[in-house]
Amino acid sequence: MSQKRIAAIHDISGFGKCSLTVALPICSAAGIETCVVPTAILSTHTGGFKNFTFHDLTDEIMPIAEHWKAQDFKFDAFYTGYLGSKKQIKLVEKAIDTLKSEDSIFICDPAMADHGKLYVGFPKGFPLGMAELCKKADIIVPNITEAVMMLGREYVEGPYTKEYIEQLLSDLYALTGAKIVLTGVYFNDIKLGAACYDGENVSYVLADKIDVMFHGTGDVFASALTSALMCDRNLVSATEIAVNFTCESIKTTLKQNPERRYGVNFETEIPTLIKLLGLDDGE
Ligand code: PXL
Repeated sequence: MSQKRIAAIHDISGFGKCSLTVALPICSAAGIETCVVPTAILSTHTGGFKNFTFHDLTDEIMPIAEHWKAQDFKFDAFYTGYLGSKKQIKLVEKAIDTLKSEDSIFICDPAMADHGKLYVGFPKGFPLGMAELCKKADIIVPNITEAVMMLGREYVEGPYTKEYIEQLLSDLYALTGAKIVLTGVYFNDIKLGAACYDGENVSYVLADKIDVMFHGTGDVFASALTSALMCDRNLVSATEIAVNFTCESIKTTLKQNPERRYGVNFETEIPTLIKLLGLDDGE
């Protein structure tokens, strides 16, 4: 089997593990050639640090895509995350249109909000722009805040009911036509995880609920999911791998006097990911 190749399209935040500093090591460790389109360079992510730098690279997106197209580079998947502006969303859509072939898939993590709030710097109408990008995707990976914002609804705190989650999944599917892996799903204070919907069946994958919120866990999750999909796992199996890997990374971080803004210690858990993917015994 030849090596899979993906294009990861996110910002690069120099400190505070998220976006490309998470996607690149995780997908590479899973044996996937991970090409990158950096959409901006920041000194830190925007979640809790003051005075961070932000160098926008929007104008690089199409020249990179056109150069790649001219070289006839082929990709098995496109994986997008945090995007800095509505203009950037439109250009990323255009870049993917330029590069996508019939058998490549597009995984969109509409990383823009959490716990009922948009990330710093995004205008109110941003989720509608992100919803447009999600309409182009094959698989979307929103958390509950992002899901409700794209539907123009109010955020409500959990615990949730199955009826609530399944209505959200079906409304989001009607809006985007994409398969959904919804994160941050919980029905009680013991278990938390994700719900998958492929347009027909809903599956839940839950692990131990840990009451500390670390930055960048959504990116760890979506990167592990993308890796597992590229290792030919189906949506539910890929979600199981992503839930377990994220949960183990959080548990490891918790043992180490963690600073929430710095992100999680997923590096120590890379061997766990390799095992979960069945790559440890030469398969
Ligand atoms: O995916 C989270 C993320 C990525 N990139 C930047 C961010 C955030 C969350 O705040 O600020 C720049």
